[in-house]
Amino acid sequence: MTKTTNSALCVLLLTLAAAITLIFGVNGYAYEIDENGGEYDGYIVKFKQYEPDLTATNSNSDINVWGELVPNHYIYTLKNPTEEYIDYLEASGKTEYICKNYIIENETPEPETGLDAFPTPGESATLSDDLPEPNDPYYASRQWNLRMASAAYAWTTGETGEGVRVGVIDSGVESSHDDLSANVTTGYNVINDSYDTEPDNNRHGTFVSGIIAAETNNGIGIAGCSDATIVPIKAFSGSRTSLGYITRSIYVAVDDLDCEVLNLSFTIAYNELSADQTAMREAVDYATSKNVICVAAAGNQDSSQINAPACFDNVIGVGSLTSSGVRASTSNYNYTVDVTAPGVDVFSSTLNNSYTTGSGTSYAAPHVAAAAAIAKSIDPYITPAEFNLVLEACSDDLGDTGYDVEYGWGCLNIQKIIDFMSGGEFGIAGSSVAIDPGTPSSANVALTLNNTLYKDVNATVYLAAFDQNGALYSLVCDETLISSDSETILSETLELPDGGGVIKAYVWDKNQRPLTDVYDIYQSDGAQTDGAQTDDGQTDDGQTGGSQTDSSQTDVNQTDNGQTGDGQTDGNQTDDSQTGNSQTDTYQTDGAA
Ligand SMILES: [Ca+2]
Ligand SMILES: [Ca+2]
Ligand SMILES: [Ca+2]
Repeated sequence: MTKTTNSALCVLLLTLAAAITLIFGVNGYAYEIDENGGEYDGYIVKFKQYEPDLTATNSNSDINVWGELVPNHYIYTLKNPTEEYIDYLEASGKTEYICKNYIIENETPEPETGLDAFPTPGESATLSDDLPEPNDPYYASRQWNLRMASAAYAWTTGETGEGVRVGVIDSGVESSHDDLSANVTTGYNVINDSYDTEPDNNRHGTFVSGIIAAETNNGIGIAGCSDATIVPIKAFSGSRTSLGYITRSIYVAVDDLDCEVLNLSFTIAYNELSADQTAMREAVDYATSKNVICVAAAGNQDSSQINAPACFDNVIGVGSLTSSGVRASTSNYNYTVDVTAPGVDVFSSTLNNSYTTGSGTSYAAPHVAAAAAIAKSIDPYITPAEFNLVLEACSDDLGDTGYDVEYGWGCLNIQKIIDFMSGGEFGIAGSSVAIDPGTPSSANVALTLNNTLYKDVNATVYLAAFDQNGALYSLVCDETLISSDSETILSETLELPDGGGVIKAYVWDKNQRPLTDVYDIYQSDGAQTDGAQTDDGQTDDGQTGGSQTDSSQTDVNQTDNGQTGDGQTDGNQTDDSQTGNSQTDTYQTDGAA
């Protein structure tokens, strides 16, 4: 391309920009249209490392203008790039991705109907869940959705998700609303880089937030599905945003706002444009890697259209139900639907301290986000994949038997989730240790692992021996599938330091997050390692040797270190030989010897 042509192109672009700006009026930049009809506003570029020379803003021109999007992850916006510059970047080997910064348009919300114009409740109000009713005045007449999801069980059990931080990436939230103020905290505005997430100039974010965590039993308005903390992240101006703002919102939510759950009530078609959604997909993957549960709307096209972010791995996609428990006529049906929740004529908070009705998968998703907050409050370490398994186990099947694309695993049931998660156990049920004396000695450790909480879980179990000074002496590691329907026994041998030591077990998930507390298996003191206990005394049931006198045992810390009785009772510690009561519930006596 010659210089002359370039200049002509610039003039053309600037003219076009001026024309389109009249239409959209945002930042003076044009939204361009790609070959598939998608609108985009420049590019998102992620570098492999910090590239100050490349990303310095070109202040002398309106072309190749860089902006910081998520600088600590080396992600930038690039506006008005020349084709040559994009080619140059792609060839440089320095970028992880370059994708178009597509515009995202939320579903146009229904006009506010005002208190006098509420639709009649109809049969929806007759839904009953036999749970105590809170005193919020619209609960009985309007909130069929909470009864369908058995949400009131949260308040009767106290498992309300209180304090769990749910990021609402949306249009902002009216935090002064009487039914929201108690549960809304400071968030962030990624559009203008401020903490000012108001006004919600659309009402979408305020409506979503009321479903998640309107204040329950305060005698005002509506009840919420949870008592979580809403963290508003304003990414939408009116009903529009961009992939860049969403990408930025997700990183900010995870890195700066400590969100544990994200509600993503927006969609963008995932088909021909898929290659260019890398920025949002990587952001969601990042959130997932930090154990943040992402919940997204499946979309309202009444079709099998696949939408992002619901289609991304580990995102919980949510379809919409009517009060009769059938798929909403607009709710998309495809593999991205993991679960369904109420989403037609849902009643929630809106602007000006008021309430209204709304419909769409945008309003089904927040029911599930609230359930995720409750799950997080019961088990802070639950992973997005595990939460998906909980939904599979606990949802009320609808449509064809088992999973189907219209209903996913079925209708969200918060009561079942709470019962399932509170009643189960996941972790180490017990342990046994056999010591082979020597210098150093070795310990044969058998751990009994149980899992009644989730489906089968892949875990990494570490056994670590520390010396008397607390220094790591030996370590073994084993990856295992912890079955949900039978006990798993894990056996390992590790070396023990001369002079005694401590053995601890650690159970981590595949992301190296702990699944259980650190488990104390064994502790010896040096006094018992000096050979006073002969080989004979070390045989399996042979703790009977008189060599273990009372006094030698009593100085060991014999308290129960959280080790459940079961694993400790395999007969090693017979009554007679070990006269001290202190011997009865731990291992820490003879094993050392
Ligand atoms: Ca209320
Ligand atoms: Ca999914
Ligand atoms: Ca089904």
